[in-house]
Amino acid sequence: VNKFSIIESTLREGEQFANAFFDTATKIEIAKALDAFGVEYIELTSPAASEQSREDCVAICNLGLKAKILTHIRCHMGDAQIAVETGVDGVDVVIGTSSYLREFSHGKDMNYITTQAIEVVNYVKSKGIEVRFSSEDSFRSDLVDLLSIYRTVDKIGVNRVGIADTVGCANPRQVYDLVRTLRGVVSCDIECHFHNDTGCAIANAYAALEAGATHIDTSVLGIGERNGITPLGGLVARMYTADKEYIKNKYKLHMLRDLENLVADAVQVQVPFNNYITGYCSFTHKAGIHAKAILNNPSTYEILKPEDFGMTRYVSIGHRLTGWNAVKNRVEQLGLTLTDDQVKQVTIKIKELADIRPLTMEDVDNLLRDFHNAITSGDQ
Ligand code: HCA
Ligand code: CU
Repeated sequence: VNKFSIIESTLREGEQFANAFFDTATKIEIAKALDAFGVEYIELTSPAASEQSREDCVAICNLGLKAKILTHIRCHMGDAQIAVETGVDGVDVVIGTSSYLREFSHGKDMNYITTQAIEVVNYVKSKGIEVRFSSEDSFRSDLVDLLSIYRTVDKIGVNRVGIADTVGCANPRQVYDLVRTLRGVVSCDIECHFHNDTGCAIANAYAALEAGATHIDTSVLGIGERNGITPLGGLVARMYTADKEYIKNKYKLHMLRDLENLVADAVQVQVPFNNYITGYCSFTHKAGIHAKAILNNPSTYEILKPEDFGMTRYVSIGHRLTGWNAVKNRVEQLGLTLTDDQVKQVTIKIKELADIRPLTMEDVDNLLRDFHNAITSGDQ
């Protein structure tokens, strides 16, 4: 996969999440944490949305972060004028192009949209900052309309064009085809934005990169409108698997967990149990067969190295699927000495108990210690 940049939209798309209310201090904390993690861009809510949004945008621009700061506006001269005054490094411009949005949202035709796009793009460019032009609901827009407007803005020197799966309807093959086609039409960068209504947001981002996209929008934990967009951690997991060294050099991966906890707290949700990388069971191995192989060589059943993310592996042994190799490993960790036959015996005891009730790690440890004591005191 080619080089790419992350446009981190927790402070824009993420603010559209049902639970999100970010006060200034929280926005600044999140922006700093994203910057420390190493995302290339941080996208902020439109300064035209409210006076506080505008002030917060200025405050974040003044932090002097390494990441470039973008704001996100409607394709509208009034919004553009407010945006360029905030001190941002670039402006992401968007307008709805699907028949749904043209009919039920803004009510403008393609000629009007094109004229407006040219005016706004030229204006932002004249201020010497980056500008991206995107259609909204791109996958339900007319392909000829889309390509023609992208070609137009490419010719006048837009930095990026954007594709947005606003409703989460696209699948990876459709994404690949559209980005590939667009790649042949424009010479500027291509940014993609995927909603996750049908669980394709990470796969779609990957397909877009394979087809030549250069920028992917994410949010921490995927928060956004409805059920959100491509999650930062999930994209990182996918890209690490494709090119580990590139991702390890680009991002401070061990900061992911704190970043997610910060955002989870801010919007009052729990990190999902099955979250990519940081979910509480992401590195827990359970079945006896898995546990044995993991103890011999973690790569047997692990595609992500927990230590690269500051996480730890856990081998679960207190259940009926356990195996004696895993139990033996725990026996050694506890500093007990048992023969393999004795470990096999105690494994049978664990399975008998686990058939009756769930066991905690403590239960298992006590059982192992009692078994060991019984043997060394000669009762067995
Ligand atoms: C929306 C807008 C947007 C914009 C995406 C983008 C979308 O909230 O509807 O500008 O890249 O999903 O279309 O988030
Ligand atoms: Cu969106």
